[in-house]
Amino acid sequence: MKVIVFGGDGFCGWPTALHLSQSGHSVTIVDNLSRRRIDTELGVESLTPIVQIDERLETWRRVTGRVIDFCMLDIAKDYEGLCDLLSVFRPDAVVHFAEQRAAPYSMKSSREKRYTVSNNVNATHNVLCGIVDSGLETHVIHLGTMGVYGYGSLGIELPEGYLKIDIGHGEFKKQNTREILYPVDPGSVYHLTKCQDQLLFYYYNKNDQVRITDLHQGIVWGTNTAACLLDDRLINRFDYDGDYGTVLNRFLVQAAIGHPLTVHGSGGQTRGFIHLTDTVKCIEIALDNPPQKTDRVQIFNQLTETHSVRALADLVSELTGAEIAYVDNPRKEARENDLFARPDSLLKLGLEPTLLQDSLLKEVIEIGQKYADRCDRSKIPATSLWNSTKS
Ligand code: NAD
Ligand code: USQ
Repeated sequence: MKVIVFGGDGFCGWPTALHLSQSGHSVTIVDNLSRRRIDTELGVESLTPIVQIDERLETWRRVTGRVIDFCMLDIAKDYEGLCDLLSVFRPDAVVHFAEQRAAPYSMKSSREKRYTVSNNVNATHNVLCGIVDSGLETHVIHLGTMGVYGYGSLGIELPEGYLKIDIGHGEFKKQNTREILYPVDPGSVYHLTKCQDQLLFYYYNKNDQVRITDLHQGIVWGTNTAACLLDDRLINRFDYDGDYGTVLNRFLVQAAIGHPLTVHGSGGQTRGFIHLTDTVKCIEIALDNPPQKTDRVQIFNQLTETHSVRALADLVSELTGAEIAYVDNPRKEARENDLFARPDSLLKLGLEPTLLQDSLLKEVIEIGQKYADRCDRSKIPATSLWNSTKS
C-alpha cells in the first residue's frame, strides 16, 4: 500500500515508518520537525542521540535498500501543501501521529495550551478535509488516547469507544436504544484535543463516509524496535524530561542513573500501557483491516496491560534497588483510580501482547546507562502545574 506517516520523525512514528517500509509498503513521512524544535525550546535533548531526518532516511536506504520519502510540512498550517501531497501521492492509508502529545507541555501556560489546541485540532481537521477535497478513499488511522475516557473509578469495563444507552421514555422506551461515543472526560488540554478529534472523525465519517480507525492508545514504553537497531543512526528518540518523558520510561532511566523514582502523589493512578513493538504491530493490523465506506468510525483500545504508578515504581525498585520518592503531584488528577480495559478487537485481529517482563525492562535500563552522560538531571522534575496559567 501507499502510506503517509504524519509525524513520522517522532517516538512512535519513526519505528512505525521503518516497520511499514520493511513490510513492503511504499512510505512517505510528513513532519514539520516541531518536536525537535520543542526540545530546543525546553533546553533538553532526546536521551538517545537521534540524527537528522535526512541522515536517518539515507541510513535506512543504505542498510535495507528501501526508500522512505520525506516531506517537511506543517499539516496544521499548510493546507495547500497537504492537498498537493495527497493528490500526487494518492495514499491508500495515512497514519496520523502529528500532534503535540505531552499533557504537561500542554498545561505549561496559555501559550502552550493555545498551541496544542490549534496544532492538534487543525492538523486532524486538515487531514480529513484534504482527503474529502482530493476525492480519495484513503483510510485514516489515528493515534488517539485511552485518556479520552477519563480516569475515574466507575467499577466497569470500558467499552471500545461506544456506549449503548437507552434514551427512551414512556411509550418510546423500546425503540430508543442508541450507541453513542463514550462520554469524554479529558484530564489535560492535550487530552481535550484528542476528545475534539473524536468529534471531527464522527462528523467526517457521517457526512463524507471517510474510513477511519481511531486507536485509543495507552502509555507507550520501551525504546527501539528491531528495525531501529539495524544501525546506530536509526535509533529512536527517548524522552525522559518532566514534560515529554512518560512514567515507566522515566522510572527506568531514573533507576539507571541513580535518581529516585518520581512518583506523583500516592501513585494510585492506574493507566494502560503498551510496548513500542506492539504499537507498531497494532498499526499494521489497523492498516490490514480497514473499515468499509459504510461503517462508522472503528475504535480500538490499544493497550496490553494496566498498572498503578506505585506498582510500577515498586517493580523497578525491586529490579534495580532504586529509591522511591513520593513527590507532590503537579497534576490535577484522582489520587487513586481503577481501570478495566482490554484490546479485544486487536486481539481478535491477531495481536499477541508483549507484556512487561524483566528482560524488556532491563533493555531500557541499559539504554539509560549507555547514554547516562547525555541525561540532564535538572530536567527530570515535572514542573508544569495544572492549576497555574501564566503566559
Ligand atoms: P512525538 O511528539 O514524538 O511525535 C509527533 C511527531 O509529529 C513529531 O515528530 C512532530 O514533529 C510531528 N508533528 C507535530 N505537529 C505536526 C504538524 N502540525 N505537522 C507535521 N508534523 C507535526 O509523539 P509520539 O510519542 O510519537 O506520539 C505520536 C502520537 O501518538 C500522538 O498523537 C500521541 O497523542 C499518540 N500517543 C502517544 C503515546 C505515547 O506514550 N507516546 C500514547 C498514546 C498516544
Ligand atoms: N507520573 C508520575 N511520575 C512521573 C511521571 C508521571 O507519577 O515521573 C504519573 C502522572 O502523574 C500520571 C501518570 O503517571 O498519573 C501517567 O503520566 P504520563 O506522563 O506517563 O502519561 P500521560 O500524561 O497520560 O500521557 C502519555 C502520553 C500521551 C498519551 C497518554 C496515554 O504522553 O501522548 O495520550 O500517555 S493515556 O495515559 O492512556 O492517556
